[in-house]
Amino acid sequence: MPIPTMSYSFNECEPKWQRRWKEAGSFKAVPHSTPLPGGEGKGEGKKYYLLEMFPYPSGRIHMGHVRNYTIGDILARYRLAQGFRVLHPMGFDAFGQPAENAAIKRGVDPVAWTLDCIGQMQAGLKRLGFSYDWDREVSTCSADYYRWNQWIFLKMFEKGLAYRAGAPVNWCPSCQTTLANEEVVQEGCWRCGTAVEKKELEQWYLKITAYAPELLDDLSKLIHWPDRVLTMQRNWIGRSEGTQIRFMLQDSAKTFDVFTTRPDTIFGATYVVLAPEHPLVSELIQGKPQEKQVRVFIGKVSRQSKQDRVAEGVKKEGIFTGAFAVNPVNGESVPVWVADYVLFEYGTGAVMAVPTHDQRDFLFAREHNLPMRVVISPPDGKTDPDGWKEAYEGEGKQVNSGQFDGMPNAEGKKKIALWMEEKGWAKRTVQWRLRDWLISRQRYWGTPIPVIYCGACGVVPVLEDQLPVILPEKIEITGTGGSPLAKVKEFVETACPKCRKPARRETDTMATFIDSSWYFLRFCSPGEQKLPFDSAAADFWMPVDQYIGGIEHAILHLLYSRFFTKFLRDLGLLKLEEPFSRLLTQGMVLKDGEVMSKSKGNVVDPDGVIAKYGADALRVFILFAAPPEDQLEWNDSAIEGIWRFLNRVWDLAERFSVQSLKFKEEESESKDSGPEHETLNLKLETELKRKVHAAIKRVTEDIELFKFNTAISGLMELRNGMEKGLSGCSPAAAREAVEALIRLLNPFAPHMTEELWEMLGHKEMLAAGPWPAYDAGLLTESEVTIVVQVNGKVRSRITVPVNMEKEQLKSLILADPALKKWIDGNTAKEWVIVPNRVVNIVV
Ligand code: ANZ
Ligand code: ZN
Repeated sequence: MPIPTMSYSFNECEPKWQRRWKEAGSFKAVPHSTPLPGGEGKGEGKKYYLLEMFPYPSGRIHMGHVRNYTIGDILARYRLAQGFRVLHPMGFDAFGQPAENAAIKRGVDPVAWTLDCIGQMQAGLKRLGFSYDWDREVSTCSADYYRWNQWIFLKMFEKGLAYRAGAPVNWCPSCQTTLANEEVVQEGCWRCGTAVEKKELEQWYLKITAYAPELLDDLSKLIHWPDRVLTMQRNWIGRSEGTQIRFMLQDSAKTFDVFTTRPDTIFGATYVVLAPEHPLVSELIQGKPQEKQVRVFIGKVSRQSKQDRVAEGVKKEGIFTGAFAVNPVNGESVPVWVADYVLFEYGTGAVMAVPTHDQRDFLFAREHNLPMRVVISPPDGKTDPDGWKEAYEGEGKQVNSGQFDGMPNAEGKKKIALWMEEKGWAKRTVQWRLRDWLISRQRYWGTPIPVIYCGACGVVPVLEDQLPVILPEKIEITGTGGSPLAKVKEFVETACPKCRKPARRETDTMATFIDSSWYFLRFCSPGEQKLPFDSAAADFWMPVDQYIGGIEHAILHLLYSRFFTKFLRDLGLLKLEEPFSRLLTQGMVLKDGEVMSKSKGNVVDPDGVIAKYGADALRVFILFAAPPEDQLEWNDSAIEGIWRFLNRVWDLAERFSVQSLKFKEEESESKDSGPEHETLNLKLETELKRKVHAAIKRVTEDIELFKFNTAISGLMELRNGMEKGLSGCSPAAAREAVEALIRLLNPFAPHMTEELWEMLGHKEMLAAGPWPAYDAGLLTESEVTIVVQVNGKVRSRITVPVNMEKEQLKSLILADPALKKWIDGNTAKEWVIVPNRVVNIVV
């Protein structure tokens, strides 16, 4: 389809307004310390912190960014127009793997690469006219920023919340380097294909588990977060109440504990399973015929990812250790197995298996011919498991459970747990799924961990006044031979802060999720030199009133940000419990039904679209195509439609501005227009006013509810309605209508509307507001159509002014020719009148 001839030239108009906004400082956040008079419009100078998740600068911006940031921009501009004091910052999450990989693959300098990408992204964002306060831009790879990562780390270390422990990492023996999980491709190294091993390394952890109860409880305060995000967080934290039961080994004084949420099934535990990493396993198999095979099995499991081990539908593997344990409640001897589906990190790393009432155990038991016993009777009463196709996980009565038989299992759960506790076999406990946060990366492009290792003093934190520990530049990055920093002599060799003797620096860097765990605080006072942020500024701006980003960050990023917020509060820097009041997770952008991505080769480049239709059209399209939380399918012809809509708005406003000039001239020449003409105008005008005020109401409410797509349809309807109405109305009424349309459209298509606003003779920019208000009194329709029934049957419809007098209405009805046939000759015995809706005549 050919592009319609252009009425307005976005090529001139868009850069022009971007320049004007910049010159006027339209989007500069008013600093928290500036008192505002207040009392101006709805916002009255109240603060509004709008934040979109900042991007990783990997090159040019893509449609996902355009969507996320357009949604944010609508809300920021809308609140600004309403008189809020808006903080709408942008920055770059600039540390991370892509820069390092570019260095490894192509020898590019990560610093230069990153800065180049930031430049490109910035240009892209500016082309879209987003209302950022660019003076507050933050890049996490600058020492000004990451020194505070180091400072926060030191504070955590001081409080015992940063600690070192051994952890297995993916290790490529040929490249001599650790690999992230994503870099392990089919159990091999992504670069050379060598089989990846697990290697035990000393790593740094942050003790997020210390905050687990609060992180869980405070989810209930986040009433404006999407339910599914809350559920994901809740599951990730994973609080589980259960019972720890002690089993004795047969022929040994050793014991081990299992963790179960189903103590009611203990009489049905027919075998036990240890995680392959469980320390007891080695002892159990020592010298047994199974020893060799079990060790081979353990080696194999250690190369599997955790997700694979627990994934549903994947066959669970295991092996008998040759040992037996004793079920404390009935003295039964049960075989001890090891299996991949039991994780060492969870609970006690050991489970009692109840194949009749746990599906995983059921499949495993069938596979390995292990015994089963039903202890909760299913609804059909079949307590012989032979014919069972699956485990029965529902409720029922206890059977084969000694003195507890006949009891509903819900009661059995409590009674059996209590009884076992009294006997000293068990204790009730709470387990958490959440683990401490492993932050060490054997990587270059990140924040150096500020720690020094001294032969005499051990692990010594860098002194606060020695921060930042600067990440050295222009170093060789090969991707092989361990941590890149370990090879930089000038970096590694230092003096111990305590004894001044030669010592070595930590050469690992921090996981980049640290960077994004507090950037929203830095935006409150980006120039702060003494602390990560100025508490007064944070007290004023925080919490973020509206946070917008991808669902892919529903767990880790949000959880880490909540953790940091709580920690910084405990340090006394914040008075805040939760960082983000409201959260909106936008959907993916698709092309031909698939997620738009470089690897799929289905990317639509925003710059190309902007070159063809302008930024305003792209912005409106992206909001119109789908509600923000839904997936959005890219559609070439739909953007054409938006383009035409914008042009029609342009034409209408342009015609009006020419006409109104002409009218002014005529007005000064002759002043009379007949009384008939005036009544006609009045009716048209009332209708136009009603449409305008209804649109203001609708668009305002829709924006509040993030229903941007319907807000835009409302604007389309309004424009169509004006097409007919404008010419018959007074210039004042026409102007009110045209200006309302422009104002309402402004957050969506800011450049074009500013241009039109100027064309209509305004000196103030639209960006400065105010947001139009509606007059509720004008909203009701002036006429209604009333259904007329005779003896309960619909016989006619008449259109009359709203709230017409009853007597007047009756005489109008009696004069209706369509009703003659039904009421002629009869007298109306009774009138039933439902005002403005129905009239029933009984004859
Ligand atoms: C016996 C049993 C019988 C279980 C039954 C369930 C149903 P949540 O709710 O997630 O806490 N489990 C315990 N530790 C485990 C580990 N390290 N790896 C894998 N599975 C483990 O789940 C607790 C249940 O998960 C526990 O209750 C245990 O199986 C298993 F009819 O014990 B149950
Ligand atoms: Zn020392």
